[in-house]
Amino acid sequence: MSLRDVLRIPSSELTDESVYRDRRRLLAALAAVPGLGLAACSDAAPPPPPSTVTITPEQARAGFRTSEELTRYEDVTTYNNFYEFGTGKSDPSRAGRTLRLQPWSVAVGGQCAKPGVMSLDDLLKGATPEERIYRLRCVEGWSMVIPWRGVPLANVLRRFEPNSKAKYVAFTTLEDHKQMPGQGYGALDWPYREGLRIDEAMHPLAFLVTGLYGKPLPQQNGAPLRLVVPWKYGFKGIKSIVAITFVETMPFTSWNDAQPQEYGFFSNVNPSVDHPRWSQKTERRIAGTQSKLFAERIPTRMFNGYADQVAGLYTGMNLRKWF
Ligand SMILES: Nc1nc2c(c(=O)[nH]1)N[C@H]1C(S)=C(S)[C@@H](COP(=O)(O)O)O[C@H]1N2
Ligand SMILES: [Mo]
Repeated sequence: MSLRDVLRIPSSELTDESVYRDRRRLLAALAAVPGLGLAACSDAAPPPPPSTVTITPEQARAGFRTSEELTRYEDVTTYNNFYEFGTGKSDPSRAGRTLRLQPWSVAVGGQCAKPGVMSLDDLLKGATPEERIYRLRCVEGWSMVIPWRGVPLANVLRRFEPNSKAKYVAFTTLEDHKQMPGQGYGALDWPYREGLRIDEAMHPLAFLVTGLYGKPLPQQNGAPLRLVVPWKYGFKGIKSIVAITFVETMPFTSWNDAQPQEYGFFSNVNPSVDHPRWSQKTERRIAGTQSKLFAERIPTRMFNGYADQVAGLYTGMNLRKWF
């Protein structure tokens, strides 16, 4: 039973801003009703991942690059979503300069044997940088092809020796209202947070990014450290990370918290599950010299074209329910 069913209000009304503002109070009130525990709602824990997911190194490598036309550097770095610097696409490239990149430290903790707070250099030491050319599909319906530089997330996470209670990994962006003026506005519950199931985090395609086009990552793209999960909508790729936490239960994620009917925890790219307010069947591909607003629309592919690599993570899962 979904929250909407419980409340018997049409989804059209649930998209109203004021309803979202009242959402926390609503949930608290519902939790207090005897016999109506939140486990009855769609917030209940999803099924655990299938236990035997294996892909061959060749399969994995096939996902590391694509021969599709690249998005130009100037477009990758001037058409951004980074609400900490404003909600307009060109805001982050102008306002992002106020973000100080040094010193930068990352706290890794939670369900693991070797937690710690360390500099970015220490976090990444021992991991060899690689280039990955990935498609990036924003939930808004546009996409890019970007040559990232970074390290596989799994290589970094393993060093902290997550234990058997580490079922999910939570990520947190810096919160500093001086450096990130957009945090003065209540667009999201700051700091921006994201999360992955542990098997998703350990997948060879999940990538911690420190650069693009062979250059250091610019602020607007999430410097000095951001996540890229190419088979999921772009908002899962949290920017300017300051904390990585191994947790036992599904973590808080910002867009899911803001609009749960519109943004699920998993948010795998899926052309057959529409956003409540628009279709996800096609995307505006921003590549080469195509105009950003009138770029050609191309079909969106299941898991953003990475089904060979990642479909096994979701065997037996209802991807409409766990969107
Ligand atoms: N902290 C933070 N991370 C974020 C966002 C944001 O607003 N804040 N926007 C997300 C969205 S919606 C997308 S599509 C990608 C965009 O990444 P890009 O600007 O490097 O293309 O970043 C994601 N990561
Ligand atoms: Mo996005």
